[in-house]
Amino acid sequence: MKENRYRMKQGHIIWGLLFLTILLLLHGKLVMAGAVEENGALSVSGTRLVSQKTGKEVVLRGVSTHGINWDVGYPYISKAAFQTLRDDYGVNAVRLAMYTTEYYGYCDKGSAPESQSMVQKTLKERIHTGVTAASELGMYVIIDWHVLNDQNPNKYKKQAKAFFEEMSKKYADYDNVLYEICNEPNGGTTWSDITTYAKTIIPVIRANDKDAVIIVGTPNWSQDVDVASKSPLSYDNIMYTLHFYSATHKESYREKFKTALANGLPVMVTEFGVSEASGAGSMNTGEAKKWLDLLDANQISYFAWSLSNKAETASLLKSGTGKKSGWRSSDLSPAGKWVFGQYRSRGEQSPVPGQTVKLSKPTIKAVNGKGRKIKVTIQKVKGADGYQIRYGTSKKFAKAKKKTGKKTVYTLTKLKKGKTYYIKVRAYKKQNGKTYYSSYSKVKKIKVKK
Ligand code: IDC
Repeated sequence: MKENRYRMKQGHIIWGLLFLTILLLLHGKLVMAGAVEENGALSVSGTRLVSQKTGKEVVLRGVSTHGINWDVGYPYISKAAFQTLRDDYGVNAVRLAMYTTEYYGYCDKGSAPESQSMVQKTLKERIHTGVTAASELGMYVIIDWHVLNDQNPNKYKKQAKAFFEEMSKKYADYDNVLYEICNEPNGGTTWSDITTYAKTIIPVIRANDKDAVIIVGTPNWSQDVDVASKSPLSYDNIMYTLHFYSATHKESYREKFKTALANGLPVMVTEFGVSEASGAGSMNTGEAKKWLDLLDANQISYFAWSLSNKAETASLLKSGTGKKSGWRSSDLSPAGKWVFGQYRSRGEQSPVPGQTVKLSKPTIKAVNGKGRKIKVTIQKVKGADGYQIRYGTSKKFAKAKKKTGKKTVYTLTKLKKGKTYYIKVRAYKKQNGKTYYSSYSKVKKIKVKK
């Protein structure tokens, strides 16, 4: 009887777990690791982005796709590509840039052969691929309504309304989705035009998703954050877009940013390039460095334009590369090498949430027997906080002992004489309360003589 009850309970638990798994899968909330797991949904507090889970500040260091409308953009929407960005280049967020006009535009398909509704269907599928990949990797993701040639977001307000209604319904339960409602208003579009548009779109999103972060473009290709800072919107969890291309936008544009920040405007740089504003032309890394220093100092999030192999300066991938993920340094463009170099070194100084900690495996420089003791000397690993030694008389490290510390020299004591000891070492690093380990070094063996 008792046994039966126990079995039933076990059955319930198994069914319960299965049900829960299916539920999680259906909701696409299966976040495995990374920034989202640590921080959950984001909100805006003062000028900062903060975690709803921990209350702490969160900085997004991201990459924007090129237009997902083109074959220089959408082929990089994949889990493999995003994982390379996350694991190799310290990226914790991606932006899916969906052009509203031009070839395959969501509202104006240009000369694309398909019907407008087919174009829309395809674009939404690409967004879903991107959101799913980012969710599985624990990365944040921006859905960007990429206003550019249409200039004034009010031009396609009706379509934008329907689009954001659908998106916010679909992704209401996703903690990692942010909405960018108009990339770059331009052509004389005023802040007042933009707020008219925003006051229509924001409530539509809020009806489905009470607190998602919504990012609003600013006049003049999202440069005039100073103008927006004088009369910001009165909703919660709103950020304002600032874009810069460092070979064009220099100190006078940084001044606009400083004014906005001083006025308390929460700013997000959802696009920056090291090229000229056209995306082409020369590169200016000196100015880009000034920008990133300024943004880092204020914990502002930024996204590099663009994850593409298109032959233009701003592209992060080399124009010749056919690789869709797993890019090594030799697959990157000069801009990509610089940007990812910065992401990595800035990440080492102050890691962004969810950044994978990479540690090379250590080498055991020497093992020296001294009576019944063994002295182990480890080659220092860059970035490590300490080391863990495993040692024992079994080749397979069964019942092996552990020794952990911050030094690079250790003495193992209380060893058995006449036995051969096997020794291996790994490095570790602590970040955000977690311990990350490198893989183990090669095994060294030594016989204890006396
Ligand atoms: C550029 C692309 C380029 C494309 C062009 C027009 O890099 O390949 O031909 O758009 O569609 C922005 C825009 C962004 C631009 C980028 C570079 O948001 O769409 O992409 N840029 O010009 N603002 C400032 C620069």
